[in-house]
Amino acid sequence: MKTKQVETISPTTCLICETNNSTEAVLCSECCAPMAILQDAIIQEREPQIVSVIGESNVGKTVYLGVLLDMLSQRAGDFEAVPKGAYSIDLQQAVISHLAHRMFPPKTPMEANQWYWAYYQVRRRARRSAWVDLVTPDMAGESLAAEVATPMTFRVIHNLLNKSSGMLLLVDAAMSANGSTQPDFFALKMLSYLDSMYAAKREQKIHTPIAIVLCKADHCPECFDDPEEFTQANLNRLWNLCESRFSNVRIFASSVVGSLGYATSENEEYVTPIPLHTALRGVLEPFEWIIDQL
Ligand SMILES: Nc1nc2c(ncn2[C@@H]2O[C@H](COP(=O)(O)OP(=O)(O)OP(=O)(O)O)[C@@H](O)[C@H]2O)c(=O)[nH]1
Ligand SMILES: [Mg+2]
Ligand SMILES: [Zn+2]
Repeated sequence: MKTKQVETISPTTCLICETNNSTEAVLCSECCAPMAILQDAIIQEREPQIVSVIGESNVGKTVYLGVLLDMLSQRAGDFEAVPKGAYSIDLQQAVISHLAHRMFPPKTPMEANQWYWAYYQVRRRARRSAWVDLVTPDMAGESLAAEVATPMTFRVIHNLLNKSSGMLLLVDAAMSANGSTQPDFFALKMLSYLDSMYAAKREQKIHTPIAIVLCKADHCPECFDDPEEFTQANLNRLWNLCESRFSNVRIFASSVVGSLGYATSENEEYVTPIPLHTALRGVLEPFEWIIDQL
């Protein structure tokens, strides 16, 4: 376990980007991370591990992360999770209350100062394992895409990914199953971005654990039977890059909804999906695997 003492860090130095902030700052002036994370980390005397949820816009990051945090705080899978600071509960609350009203949460804004951040202490109860301090921001897919297209334009994303101890890469399995190459290309770009960011030497593979999560698998249940076979067949470019450059990758299938309805209104042209009931499948497993790798 890579835990490091943080006593040496000043209470105004941002944990994510190391910028010095004024003592009154609520958000870091450079990367918009809540300064409360830093105060909470200092109290714990451990440097938190950042786990990032990445993927294209509309892939389901906000829904996945909100549901996952909620499962953790309900002690799913023998996890014990303690939110550090009320700000950590906002994302989970927003997602759960939307789903309870049969709505999906809104799209995450591109501006980093409007993202939700969560800081949880997590451990397995039965094993009495050590606490892991987890920090996860809910990033916007469009900001990720902008950073991947032109590296260093979204410094906050660069810093976050650079400091992440583990990542969950969400991929839209439903789109791939329908024959779209878009999810494969986006995931390929994302991983090649990580590859050039991490790789010191070309021959060395990247060891950071990356869980590939095939989302919306309710549309293509064959994902659950064999997520690797699905990836090899439908996301072949991604599969090949993983094999060549990443040494610690696992593929999972996941779905949040049991059944969907579709609604339109008189004055709107588009169709809105309505989550009729939630049925969580494969949400905890990728996270469990990441925790075991840290
Ligand atoms: N069928 C199905 N649809 C889902 C599921 N999860 C999310 N969706 C759909 O995906 C849409 C986008 O989900 P979000 O979580 O907002 O996506 P996001 O990745 O956060 O997108 P950005 O905030 O733009 O980056 C939702 O509005 C739903 O329509 C799922 O498990 N099954
Ligand atoms: Mg979002
Ligand atoms: Zn910062």
